[in-house]
Amino acid sequence: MRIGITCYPHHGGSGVVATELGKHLAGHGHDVAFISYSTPLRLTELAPRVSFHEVEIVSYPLLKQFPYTLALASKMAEVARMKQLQVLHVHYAIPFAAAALLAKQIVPELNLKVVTTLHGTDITLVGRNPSFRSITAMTIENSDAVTAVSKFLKEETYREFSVKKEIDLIYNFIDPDRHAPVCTNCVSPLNCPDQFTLMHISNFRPVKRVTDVIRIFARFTEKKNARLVMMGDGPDASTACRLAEDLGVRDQVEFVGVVNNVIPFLEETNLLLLPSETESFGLVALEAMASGVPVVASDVGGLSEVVEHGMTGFLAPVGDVAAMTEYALEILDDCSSCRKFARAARKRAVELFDYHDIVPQYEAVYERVLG
Ligand code: GMT
Repeated sequence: MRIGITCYPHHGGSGVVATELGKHLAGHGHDVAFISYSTPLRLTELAPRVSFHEVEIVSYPLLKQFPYTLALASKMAEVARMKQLQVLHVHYAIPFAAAALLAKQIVPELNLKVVTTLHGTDITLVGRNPSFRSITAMTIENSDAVTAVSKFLKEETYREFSVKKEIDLIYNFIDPDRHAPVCTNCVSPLNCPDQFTLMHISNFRPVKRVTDVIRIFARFTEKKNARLVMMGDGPDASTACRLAEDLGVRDQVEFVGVVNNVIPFLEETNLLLLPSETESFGLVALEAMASGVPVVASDVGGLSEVVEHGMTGFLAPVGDVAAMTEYALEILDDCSSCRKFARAARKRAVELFDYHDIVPQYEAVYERVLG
C-alpha cells in the first residue's frame, strides 16, 4: 500500500507512534510518505520506501497567523498525486483530519481514504474547546476510519462528541528488541544500586503535573538515596526547577531537555513517575515498562490499561503525592521487590503491546477502507 502519514514532528507521544508506525509499515513493504513542517524527531534517517515532504511556511504581512491547515492540505494533495497515495493517516485530529479531508477533495480522482488516529488531548483538552468541538466531531464522522489508542479514549470520544462513527481500538506499541532491559533475565543490573534513579519524561505542560514529580522525589529522598532525571521541556520546566531548589533537592535533579533516544536513559532508570492530570495512554509508561522499569502514575484515563496496579507499578489518585511516594518506596524497598516489578513490567509490555501484533491491526484498517 502507499500511505501518507502526518503528525506533530516535535516531541510528543503521537509523533513517536506515527513515526515508528511508518518505519514498521515500510519494513512490511509499504511505501510511506511523511508530510509535515519538519522531520519527525524519531525519523533520524530515511529507510528505503520512506520519504519526507516538507510543508513550506511562508510569510505575508496580511497573514498574521499562517494558515497551516490549508498549506498542509495542499501539500497532502500534491504528495498524494506525486506518490499515488491510497491512504492519508493522520495522527492527532486537530487540525490534521480536517486537512486530510480537504486534500481528499482536491484530488478526487485518487479516491484517497482518510484514517484518523485519536491520541488524547485532541479529544480530552483541545477538541473539547468550543473553538474546535464541532470541527472535531465533523472530522471524526467523515474520516474513512478512526482509531483510538485506548479503551478510555474511545469511550471518552463517544461520551464527549456523541458521534456515530465506529472507532477501532488500537493500542500504542513498542519494539521489544529496541526497548529491552540491559539483561533480560536479571532484568536490570542496576535494579539494586546504592543510589536509585527515578525518571520523568514529558512535554512539561500543566497536564503532566511536573511539580508533583518533584514533590514525590523530595519525599522519596527522605528515605532513600536517589537522583531524578527530568527529560523533555515545556512551560513548567522552570517552575519544577524552582520547586526543586525550594525543597532542597536541586542537586539531585538533572534537567536533560529533549532527547531523541530515551533508551540509554531508561537502561539506567529504576522507576518512572507519571503523575498526570489526564493521560489517554501514557506511551512513556509503556516504553519504560518494556525496558524493565516499573511505573508509579496517576489513576486516570487509559493508564490502567497500561500499568497493572500492584504488578508492574502502582496507580494513585491525581495529586496524591504521599501515596505515590509510598508506592515508589514499596517498589524500590529491596532487591527482590525491584526485580519482581521490573520483570512483570517487561512481561506485560511484551505480551500486550508488541509492534508485531499491533502494526498488522493498522494494516487491516487500511485494507478495510480500501475495500
Ligand atoms: O501528552 C501529551 O501532551 C502529548 C500527546 C501527543 O499528542 O503526543 O500525547 C498523547 O498521545 C500519546 C500517544 O498516543 C499518549 O501516550 C498520551 O497519553 C497522550 N497524552 C495525553 O492524553 C495527555
